[in-house]
Amino acid sequence: MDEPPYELVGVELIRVLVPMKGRWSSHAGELSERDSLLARAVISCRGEPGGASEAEGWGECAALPEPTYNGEYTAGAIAVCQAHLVPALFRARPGQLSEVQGALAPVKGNNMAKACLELAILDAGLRALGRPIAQYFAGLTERGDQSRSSVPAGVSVGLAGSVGQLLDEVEYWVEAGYRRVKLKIGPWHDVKGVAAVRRRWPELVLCADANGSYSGIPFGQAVDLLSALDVLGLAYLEQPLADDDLLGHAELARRLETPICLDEPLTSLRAVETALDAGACDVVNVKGGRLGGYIEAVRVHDLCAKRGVPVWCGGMVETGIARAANVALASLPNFSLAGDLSATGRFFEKDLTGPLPLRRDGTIAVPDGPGLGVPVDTGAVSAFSTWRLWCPANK
Ligand code: OSB
Ligand code: MG
Repeated sequence: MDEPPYELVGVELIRVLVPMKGRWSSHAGELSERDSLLARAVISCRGEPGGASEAEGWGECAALPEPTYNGEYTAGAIAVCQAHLVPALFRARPGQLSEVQGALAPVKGNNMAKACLELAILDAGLRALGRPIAQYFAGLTERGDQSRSSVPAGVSVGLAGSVGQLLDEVEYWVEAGYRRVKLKIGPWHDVKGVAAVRRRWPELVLCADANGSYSGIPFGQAVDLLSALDVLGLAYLEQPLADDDLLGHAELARRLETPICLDEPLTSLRAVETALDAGACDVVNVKGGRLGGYIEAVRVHDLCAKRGVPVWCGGMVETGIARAANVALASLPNFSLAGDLSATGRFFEKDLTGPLPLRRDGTIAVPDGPGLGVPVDTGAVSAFSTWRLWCPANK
């Protein structure tokens, strides 16, 4: 895409503590408030007749407050942005949106922190250009895909205290219009709940996410427990074993009918390719944060499209900022399975953006305004902020 060059004026790092409607727990950690890092990028656009104009854009870091999903965590993401990633950006001075990743590449790992900065700059650049981010993603695809105007919504239900509570919660979401439900599972919160949900809603698109928790028991026992899930017609079983156990997942994929989906270990295009070559997954969970950026996520979409592998868009209990980016990403055509894309009201009473509501038909409209396409509520950001730091590019 032809874009006029831009110049980075500065980046503000903002830590927020957003109250949640309730506690949400999984084998990837427990949350009752969302302690997150946001980035606000300010750019000035050159190359336009009439001179420079400034624009700002927003990014959100998917890292959880504690390193229980992967090694990243909010305080660590702040430290690496402040000491390494933001200085790397200022040194490299990327003039094009697509160059941000390269500027951050010398820093290893810290994918969620990188994705947060990339998203802030993408949003700023696209707001300046008046282009929706969904259209930008579609323009990056190898086939020149069109983005869809709406995406099917899905909800991720945390570990419940009892089967009765689980049924009540699923009923609430099904009544609200969700057509796809993901249940968090683990060897100690096993089949009973999933079976009860399936019995009650035979037609529901149902899946289960173990966040690696079956790695805590012997492999044979994991196979036995998971075989009981295998008759429930799940759309896929997500991350039953440890992050680094590709061979174990490949073995499970051979033994089970249910498609295996990976999440945690898919940290780059190459990692996805390796997992597919190893036969370790049939379905791919795409998360811009975990992959180090949304541009990498588009590449993963393309790779999977070429290989006939269905993908879906994961979530990290994010506010409307990352949620808007996720909805835009999921508007690409190979996102053929409903993702963890729930309405803005799902986790938070008061969100940081304008609403992304669930529609009657179980879909969410893809924002079509410039950049993320939803207004960021700067009053809410200020009200929930616990720390902020402005980092100017020209000191
Ligand atoms: O494994 O997909 C996961 C949330 C936090 C950490 C890990 C995961 C999740 C979810 C997504 O399940 C919840 C959502 O944002 O809808
Ligand atoms: Mg997962």
